[in-house]
Amino acid sequence: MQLEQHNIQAHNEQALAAHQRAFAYISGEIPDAEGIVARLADFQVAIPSWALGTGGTRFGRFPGGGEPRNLEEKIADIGLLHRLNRSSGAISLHIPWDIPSNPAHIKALAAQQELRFDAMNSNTFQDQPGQALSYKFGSLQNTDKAIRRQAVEHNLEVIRHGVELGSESLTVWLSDGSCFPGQLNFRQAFENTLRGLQEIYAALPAHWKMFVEYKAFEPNFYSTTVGDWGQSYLYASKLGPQAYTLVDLGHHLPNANIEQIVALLLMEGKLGGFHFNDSKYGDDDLTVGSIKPYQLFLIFCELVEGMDARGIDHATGLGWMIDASHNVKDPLEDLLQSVEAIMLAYAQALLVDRKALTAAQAGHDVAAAQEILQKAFRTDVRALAAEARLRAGGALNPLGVYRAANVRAELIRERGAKTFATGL
Ligand code: PSV
Ligand code: MN
Ligand code: MN
Repeated sequence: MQLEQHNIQAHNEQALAAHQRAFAYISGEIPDAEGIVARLADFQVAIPSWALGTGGTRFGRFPGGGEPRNLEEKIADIGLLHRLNRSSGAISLHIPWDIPSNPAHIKALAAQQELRFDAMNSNTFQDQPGQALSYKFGSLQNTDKAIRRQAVEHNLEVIRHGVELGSESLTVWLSDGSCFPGQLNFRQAFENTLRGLQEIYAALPAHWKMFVEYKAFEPNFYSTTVGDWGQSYLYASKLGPQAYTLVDLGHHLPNANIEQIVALLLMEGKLGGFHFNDSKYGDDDLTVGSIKPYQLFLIFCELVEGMDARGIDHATGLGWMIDASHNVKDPLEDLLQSVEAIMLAYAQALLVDRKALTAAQAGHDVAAAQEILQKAFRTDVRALAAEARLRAGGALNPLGVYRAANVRAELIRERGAKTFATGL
């Protein structure tokens, strides 16, 4: 699929005058528009290889066609997103779905698209064809030593693939847990899992990070062995300095105060990575910012405050990734919307008057504190994000260009109407 620079430029020219008016207006309203634009330009959000195909539910899947059929096409799709928004400059692979048969070739393709390899993801939640032992009752937690061994070996293989590609982190999400009371000895499950993670940790290259992702429930519905940030933090602390907790927005019990979790993990230097999505009930797949944009903003407020307090670089200090996968939308459109929502929440968080907020907090001026946050949240920062894209050679309106260029129709022509991207 060749969406060329001239498509973007032609579209930008049409939209330029209106954009310039909006950008001039916001620049006059806020103290440091230039500073925010620069930060937005630096901020890159990785796209997971499994978000490019139509997701499904256990009840069905309704593929939209033109989905990437292999890793090369996944890289092409993310390259296209990145050309449009200049903010999706990384890809996160999942093994074995994305085993690179020729790593040098894959690396070169990604470099052509200006993409780097973000965290590698292991998969011990599915049985693969030809796999010797089943993960039906868990992987690293399993009571069977041979199954635990198999899961450890798989993670070691994932690290090896990542090393070949130049990735620098491993995300371990385990579906381990139990569905019924009595099924599992919790302590034993934790200890088995810890021992397995320790073996994996020992194989990490010195400059790598390991992210321990937690999830409250699903596919297990009674207990999850890495079920919340406390458990993840326990593992990460016991493992050592290269291990961190990974927060996936959709992996909490309803109404959890995720911003507080983020603040405390950052305080402890144990927040490593972030998976963005949104949810209304118990899912982890809706478009970022589609349901609870205020929560997303509050999370970014804590991220910005906590990273600044610890001197962590916003763009590179943590692993930023989208983790959502859809049943009803064109996945590429959905990803453009998600990246945009992230940029807007980040820009709004950068707008918060920190000095005034600190003073309000010290003086117990609760109403003022709320006003300060909501003033930032209610500022229309879309022109700042658009300006950052424009300066980087991207589109003022990525979704508009995508639609005007009929990208999906062309992908269907190229790849077929009945495609099945490997993934969740
Ligand atoms: C399953 O919930 C999940 O969405 C996790 O969030 C992982 O990050 C992802 O799948 C890939 O393993
Ligand atoms: Mn996730
Ligand atoms: Mn998830």
